[in-house]
Amino acid sequence: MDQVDALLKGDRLALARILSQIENNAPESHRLLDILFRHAGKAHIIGVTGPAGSGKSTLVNRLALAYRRPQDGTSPKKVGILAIDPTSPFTGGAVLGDRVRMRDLSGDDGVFIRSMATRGTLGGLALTTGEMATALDAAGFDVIFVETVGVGQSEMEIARLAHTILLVENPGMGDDIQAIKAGILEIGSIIAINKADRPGVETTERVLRNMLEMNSAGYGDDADFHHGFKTDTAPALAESDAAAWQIPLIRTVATTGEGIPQVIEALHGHLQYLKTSGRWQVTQKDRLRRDLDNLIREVLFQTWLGRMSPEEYDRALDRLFTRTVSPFRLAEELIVTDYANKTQVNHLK
Ligand SMILES: Nc1nc2c(ncn2[C@@H]2O[C@H](COP(=O)(O)OP(=O)(O)OP(=O)(O)O)[C@@H](O)[C@H]2O)c(=O)[nH]1
Ligand SMILES: [Mg+2]
Repeated sequence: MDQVDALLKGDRLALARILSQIENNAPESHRLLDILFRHAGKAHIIGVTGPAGSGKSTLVNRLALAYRRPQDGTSPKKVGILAIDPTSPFTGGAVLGDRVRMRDLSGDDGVFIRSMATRGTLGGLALTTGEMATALDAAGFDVIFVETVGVGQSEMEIARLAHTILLVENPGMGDDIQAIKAGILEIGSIIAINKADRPGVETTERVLRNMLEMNSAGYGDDADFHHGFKTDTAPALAESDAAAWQIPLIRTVATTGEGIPQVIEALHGHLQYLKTSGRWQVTQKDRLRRDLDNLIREVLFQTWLGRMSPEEYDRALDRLFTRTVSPFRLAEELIVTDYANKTQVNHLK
């Protein structure tokens, strides 16, 4: 498999081709991933999410530059960037202008940037993104940024791919903050208040800090039970993260680079925390289990569906429309009917 060999040796063209095959769900992409998968699992995957226009791309560019030119004497990291459905795409400088000096990144072999359009199902997008991250990972990229807009279900799905989640907020969001908290504050590992050069940054910072303290106080009560009793409602990851990891709140001005060293430090700190606490293994295993569950579900469903004709499925659906049968009863009936042999398999009743 020459393509994969080339990718593993760092050939950018091979990587670009393979990423396209994955994105287009080409028939050979599964065979490619069979091999790539075995070479992946090393990269630090960082999800970057927040409202449209909050400065995620500008921030990611800055962070990528910082990873390329470490100030602490360590060797430069190879950085992959996957941007999902960006309204301001990474185009190598044209969009972001001279301020961010994207051309420093675009001529750099240690950086690979890929924008993807949202299409297909949300679950499909998350799967594709995960597979693309696997390809970058196998190609030796040490850090992979995954940029997604907003706080919806698709972002939550994609966020689950990441080891570390950087939430990007802006000053002056006032009442919206309640909404942010409800949806997403819990999933963040690090919060950047970007556009800190804008008015209202103090208020936003205070509100966010209060919320984080309230959250950790809430989880603190649980900690008194030595994790003997977990609340069913708290997401497992957020709960244990909150117990041992203090979410840093960092003011940034992505356009000038202010606060970038602090974000880099926080990213290093979180990686360190994941590795020393064992969370790295736990999240990795959770993610692989979810992938496997989803694949099995999909394969089982498709296999089952393949046994009956679309007309038969429609007829069954009609019985739902006419309320002749409940969905639960119908599902049970359909599952136990062996359509290939048109017989009712009677082991369920
Ligand atoms: N004043 C100020 N402007 C900023 C800052 N960071 C980014 N911007 C500007 O905000 C605009 C949006 O920045 P992007 O980096 O494209 O934001 P984004 O979150 O990636 O946007 P989408 O991907 O479209 O959701 C650009 O015009 C940036 O120059 C900042 O810290 N301060
Ligand atoms: Mg963007």
